[in-house]
Amino acid sequence: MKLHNGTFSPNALRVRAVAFELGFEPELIEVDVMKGENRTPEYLKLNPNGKVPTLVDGAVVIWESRAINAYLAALKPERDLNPADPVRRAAVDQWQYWQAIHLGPSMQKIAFERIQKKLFGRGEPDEAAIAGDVKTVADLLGILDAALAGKEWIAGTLSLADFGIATTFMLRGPARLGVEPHANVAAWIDRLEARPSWQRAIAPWKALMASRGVVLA
Ligand SMILES: N[C@@H](CCC(=O)N[C@@H](CS)C(=O)NCC(=O)O)C(=O)O
Repeated sequence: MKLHNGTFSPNALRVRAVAFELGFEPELIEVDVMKGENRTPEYLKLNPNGKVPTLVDGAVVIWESRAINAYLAALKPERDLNPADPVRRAAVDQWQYWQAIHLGPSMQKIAFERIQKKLFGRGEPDEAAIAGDVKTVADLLGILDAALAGKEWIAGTLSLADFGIATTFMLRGPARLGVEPHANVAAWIDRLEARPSWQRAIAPWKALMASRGVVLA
């Protein structure tokens, strides 16, 4: 099993974490998008979007991080990360779509403006450009916080939804994403990040951030 990976990428992190959680040891092939390695004819044959991650498992090629994770979870049904029961599966899907369509894009815009813009030499942060996203994230974190009340994991038991939601929290400290007032969210993300699978998956990204002078705490 080969994972075309990007150390900087939250979408690739989501897959590495789930792969390690399930006990898979995919060969990690780094695709350096800054050098255009995601645009070579060979890579575009695997993933016509020219994005990471892409999983290759024998003749099976899958792109889109959540689809890859669903495939990996289906190979280890006994781990129950993507439950077969329709009601439990619906909860996992619900939170994954919510992250992909609502929370993730707004959080990503804030993190870009406040942290990544400067790192990529794209100029100074513009707070006015993200005022709407700051409000959206505050509202959505309120929803997540209420849903996590009395629960360890968002869909009841540990699932793809927890890994799916967690990735855009990577820069919550320096990007000031406003997690602190939401005690259930703060406890949940700490719980998820304490898992050995997550710590192993995120270690290369943390090293990359440290080398660029980004303080994560
Ligand atoms: N929806 C896709 C998003 C993949 C994606 O946007 N990957 C980014 C890195 S986080 C990428 O490869 N960007 C390179 C580019 O667009 O040139 C997924 O979840 O896998």
